[in-house]
Amino acid sequence: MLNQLSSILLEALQPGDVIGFTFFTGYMSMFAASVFFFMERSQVDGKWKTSLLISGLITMIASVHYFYMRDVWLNTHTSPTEFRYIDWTLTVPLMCVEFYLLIKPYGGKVTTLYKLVAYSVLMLVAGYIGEAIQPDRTIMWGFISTLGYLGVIYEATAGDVKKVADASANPEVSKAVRLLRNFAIIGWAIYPIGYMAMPGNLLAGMGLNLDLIYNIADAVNKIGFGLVVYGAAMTSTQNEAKLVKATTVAA
Ligand SMILES: *C/C=C(C)/C=C/C=C(C)/C=C/C1=C(C)CCCC1(C)C
Repeated sequence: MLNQLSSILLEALQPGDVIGFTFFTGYMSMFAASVFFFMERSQVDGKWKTSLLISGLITMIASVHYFYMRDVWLNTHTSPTEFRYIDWTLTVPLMCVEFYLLIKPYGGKVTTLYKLVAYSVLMLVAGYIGEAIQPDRTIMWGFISTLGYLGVIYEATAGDVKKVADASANPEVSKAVRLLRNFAIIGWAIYPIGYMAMPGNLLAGMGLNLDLIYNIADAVNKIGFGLVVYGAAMTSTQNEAKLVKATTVAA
């Protein structure tokens, strides 16, 4: 009786619902990644701890949103656009913070962070309007959104982020900035493909699904960003430990 009732109230995940599967794997993989980043904080040098905390917060915020998005998908089989954009509005600025934390010890300025956040807010607000408010103007809003996206790429490729990272004496920092930038150029470029699959946009009718593409992109980018920062933190911590050991032996 209770079982019957719950299967009427709550849709179950059906075989072959590939998009539904990715809502579950996204939820669980980002949950696991959060536990990993939070636990590994104790393994890295003090100055890296905030970066690892942010990595964990990014995947945790996303994981909680995926918990809700799963339900929306199962019950309605429509895009959970609102949860999606609330998630991005919180996590994308935190990804900008990751860039900032890397360059801060080497003279990175907080105005650089503000610029990155402003560009990403433009990208997300325009994207939301094009998806949820004026879907008849999806191409125009996608274009405006892309300007914000290009602003982030510019800062990381040629602007302040890149300049400070290159001038830093720490090869781990310039490497990490370069890898994060590559995620922004390649990994983030997956999102506009999903967006263009919307009705009336450039790739409509090609059999692509917006949610499937966004779900894959989220897991790749959010866990990937965190792992880049984790890798830089671990290598840098180990290098410094070796240096301390070498100087103690020499003395
Ligand atoms: C964790 C979430 C991330 C990294 C989300 C990134 C989202 C984008 C890079 C979205 C970009 C878009 C465009 C460049 C144009 C079309 C509209 C968007 C919002 C899908």
